[in-house]
Formats: sequence, structure tokens, C-alpha cells
Amino acid sequence: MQRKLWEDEGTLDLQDGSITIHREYFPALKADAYLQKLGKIRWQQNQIVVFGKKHLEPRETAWYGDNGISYTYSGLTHTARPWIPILTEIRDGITDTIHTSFNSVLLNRYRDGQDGVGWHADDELELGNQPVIGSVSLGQTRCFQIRRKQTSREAISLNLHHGDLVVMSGETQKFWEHQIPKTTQQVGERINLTFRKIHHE
Ligand code: MD6
Ligand code: FE
Repeated sequence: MQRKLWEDEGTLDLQDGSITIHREYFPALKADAYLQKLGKIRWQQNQIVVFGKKHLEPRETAWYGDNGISYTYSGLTHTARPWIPILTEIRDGITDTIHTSFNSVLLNRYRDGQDGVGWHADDELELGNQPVIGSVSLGQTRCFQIRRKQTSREAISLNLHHGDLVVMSGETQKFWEHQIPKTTQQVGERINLTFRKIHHE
């Protein structure tokens, strides 16, 4: 039986997919410095079109990567900005830890509890068949939920804290979806970085 709130460190075996959590992958002081610096990059709040209606995404984003990398989601094509030192440093550390290379990173900034990201899977064709995605959390703790795409809709919740690293791999994106729900609790800023490898044909 899967526990519904996972607070540990280690691997959550999802049968068809897996999620590994490295708690405090970055120690607090390092994570503080990253949070402070990343607050100052150029953030933008994108407009998306859902059922023909325009909305602003309930979060701010930024997208960095190798030259020529672009990424399409919700009907928008984003071109990566060139890597900056803080992001290559974080990227290279994660690559050393999990022996996976990345050519891009999507940053999300949740300004408060009214920001979030709805249920989704990162299952775009450009990410390939069994993508490994490395995800760093900085700032306020937020709840991260996962559930199977079909069948039982019961969600598993994980609290992601300042400095935690989450790695999703295998068939997680094919069979599972995840979200950061909005919350009415008083929460401050959280920044999340998801390192990915985009395959262009
Ligand atoms: C977030 N994370 O933590 C949103 N996606 O703010 C994601 O959407 C995500 O953490 C793929 C792999 C890991 C993630
Ligand atoms: Fe995601």
C-alpha cells in the first residue's frame, strides 16, 4: 500500500516509473544563495490559450539551454536563453550525482500560494521515451502531488523543501501526472528548476 504523504528521502517505487528524493541536496546556505540570485533573473508571466480563452499562467517562468534549443508547450514555443554560470553550476552538480546530462532547464517561480501548476505530465515527444528530469526546489515548502493518469485517482503528496532534489525517471511521465496545487496558506516565494534533455530531430 502506497503511503499518501511521503516525507522521507529515497526512492518511491511507482511500479511503472520512479521518483527519487534527495532531501537537502543543497545545504541551506547554498540554497539561500541560489534563491537570492535566481530571484533576479528575467522572469516572465506567459499568456496561454485554453479553450480559445487567454489566461496568464499562475506563475513566472524562464527557460535556459544550449544554443538552438526550443520547447513547445500549451501552444507556445519558447527559445532557450544561453546558460548563465549559476545554472551551469547547478546542472553540472546534478549531472555528477545522477550520471545524466541535460541541455536545458525550465524555471518556475511561485510568488505565493495563489501560484501553482496544474496536473500535467512532461511527456512531450521532444523529451524522448523515458526522460530523466532533475528538479530542484528553493524557497518555501510546497506540496507536490502525483497520481496515475487513469484508474485510481488517489494522489500521493510530497512536501518539497528548500534545497531538495527530485529525480523522475523511467515511465513516470507516461503513466503518472503531477501538480503543485495552489494553497490558501500564507506562503512566500518558491523557485523550481527542472533540468531536461530535449531531442530535436
Ligand atoms: C515544481 N515540477 O516542482 C513543478 N516536472 O514546481 C514539475 O513540474 C516537475 O518537479 C517534472 C519532473 C519533476 C518536476
Ligand atoms: Fe512537470
